[in-house]
Amino acid sequence: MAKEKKSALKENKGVSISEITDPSTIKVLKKKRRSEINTEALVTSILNKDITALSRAITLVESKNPKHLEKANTIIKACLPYANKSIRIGITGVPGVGKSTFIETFGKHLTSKGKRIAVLAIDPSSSLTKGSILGDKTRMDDLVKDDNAFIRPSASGDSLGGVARKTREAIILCEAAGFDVIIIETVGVGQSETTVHSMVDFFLLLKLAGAGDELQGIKRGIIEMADAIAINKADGDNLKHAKLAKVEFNRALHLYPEKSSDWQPKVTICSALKNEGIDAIWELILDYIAITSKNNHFNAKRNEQNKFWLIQTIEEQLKSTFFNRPEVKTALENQLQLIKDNKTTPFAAADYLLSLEI
Ligand SMILES: Nc1nc2c(ncn2[C@@H]2O[C@H](COP(=O)(O)OP(=O)(O)O)[C@@H](O)[C@H]2O)c(=O)[nH]1
Ligand SMILES: [Mg+2]
Repeated sequence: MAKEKKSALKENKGVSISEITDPSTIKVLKKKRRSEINTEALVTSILNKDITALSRAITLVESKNPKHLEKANTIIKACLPYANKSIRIGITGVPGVGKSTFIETFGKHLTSKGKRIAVLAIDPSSSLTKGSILGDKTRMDDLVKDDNAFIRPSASGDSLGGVARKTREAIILCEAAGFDVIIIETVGVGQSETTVHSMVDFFLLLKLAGAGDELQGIKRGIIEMADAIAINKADGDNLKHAKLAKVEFNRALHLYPEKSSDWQPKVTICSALKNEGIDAIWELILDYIAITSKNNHFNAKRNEQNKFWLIQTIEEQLKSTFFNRPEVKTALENQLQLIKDNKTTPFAAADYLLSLEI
């Protein structure tokens, strides 16, 4: 390479002089620009069924950053008038029962009928398992690729209450983005079934046929919550067991008092793997919607659910505000000691603590 001659006439390459040259300041500015989210544009995109926008909005809902939450609230408010138009289905069952396989087959069935479906998950343990959906997304291979399906792993690392709130808000966003069917999956850790039940229109319990003691090992209350029980893996040698299990579950269901919805919970058998009995489950859900829409139970249930979440949220916030007050923390310790020393009772101590002025 020819050496450049030093000359007084040589002109150096120009540098544009910007007012801010400090690299760290530039970094901050760039970051800020990136995080400036135009909520109005995002809402418009969501209403135009833009999946990327939907994902971004859900990320905002899940964020712990107060600024993001503020934006999330604005977006949700704007989306609310367009929400409420889907069928919300909760799906639960023990690990290995075939939830992911079922959602894949069921989801494909729905998209083949021109429906758009969104799949969300509630899994309070997801920080460990990386989310029930994400963990076995491979089982939803086809659905993941389907343009009419949207799959979102559960929000992680939070309390069940926190996850529930985020999921409720994600439902609203998905509905605004025009999804007709929203599936909420849960593995049923702790109270998560009750949580899912309180945010869906239809609750489906997936079961396996066992050795005749079908009702053993089922959590109390689960059967009561179910609008349908589907005995999965009803294929091959398992088919006859599944049919027997169906009889037994039917008998058990009749022991429960009739529901206010006029809906008698149904028991059905299916094979998620072989795609058998899946269409029947969809028909059954449509029946349910028809009946409960007619007798207005559908709307009444949603109103009940809204009331439940309102009260629940207030309770949680009051509780955390109370317990996080420094003077309460100190007084609580003192009262605990007094209880230990037999100088007061838990009830008297509670009265005292609750009467503390800020
Ligand atoms: N034979 C049979 N196997 C199934 C069926 N559904 C799921 N499986 C298998 O059961 C295993 C667990 O399924 P998966 O969908 O991951 O269950 P999940 O843990 O409830 O999500 C996998 O090996 C599936 O291939 C079915 O209908 N019939
Ligand atoms: Mg799974």
